[in-house]
Amino acid sequence: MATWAIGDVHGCFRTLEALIERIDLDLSRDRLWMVGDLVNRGPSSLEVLRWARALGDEMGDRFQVVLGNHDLHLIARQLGLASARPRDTLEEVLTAADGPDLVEWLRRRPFIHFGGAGDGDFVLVHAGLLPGWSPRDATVAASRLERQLQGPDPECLLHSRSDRALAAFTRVRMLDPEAGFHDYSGAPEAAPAGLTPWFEVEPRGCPGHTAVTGHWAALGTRLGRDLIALDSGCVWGRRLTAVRLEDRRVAQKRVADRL
Ligand SMILES: [Mn+2]
Repeated sequence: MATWAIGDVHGCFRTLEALIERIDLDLSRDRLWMVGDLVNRGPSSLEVLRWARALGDEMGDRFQVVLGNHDLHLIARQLGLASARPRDTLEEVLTAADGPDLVEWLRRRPFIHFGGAGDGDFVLVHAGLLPGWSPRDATVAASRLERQLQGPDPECLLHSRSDRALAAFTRVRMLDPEAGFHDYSGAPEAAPAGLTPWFEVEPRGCPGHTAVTGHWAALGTRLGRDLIALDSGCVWGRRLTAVRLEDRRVAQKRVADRL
């Protein structure tokens, strides 16, 4: 039994198929964790969503997807709570006969997932964690957001950038000296003075757990002591990455989708 984690797919279905084939995923035994941002920017979000829901039906709890900012944007578009952004590639989902069902499936995904693999304890989130969060703090925050997202009035959640927990799960990259969120999205080494990657601000959230994340293409694939970052910029013409959590074996595919 292996536990594979895969980075930000962003609708790059051809590349995803090739990567799944390369890691030789055993659907009857292995676990597969996706860091979120399944959709948008790339060409085949609809196929990725159909694949994900079918795999969830087949693998049950061994398949996990956490929500990213682009997944939330799709939900907001479907609900009429957001308008199109210039680089959106969501029309195919929004006009498909099964689009509403697929987006409802996405809407029921969590913001965080915990699990053990090999000797390690892992926490899966799209972007990051707030400094100082215990595993319980993070779980409580995620549960509140999930209830809100799945409830009758998700509007404030889907419009807001001011909810710190939501921003941590779905958007965080660097924090300023007051632990405020900064929009800088480049490589941490080239960042303006005073900004620190969220995972280097002490005490890091969920101590004792290796964070498995995506969202930060300029950070790229990084395997740190307590961080596995997986956004290797597939939708930017680079690669899609999978890591086997038990032994940190890395598998990658160069993008095969037409971007
Ligand atoms: Mn993202």
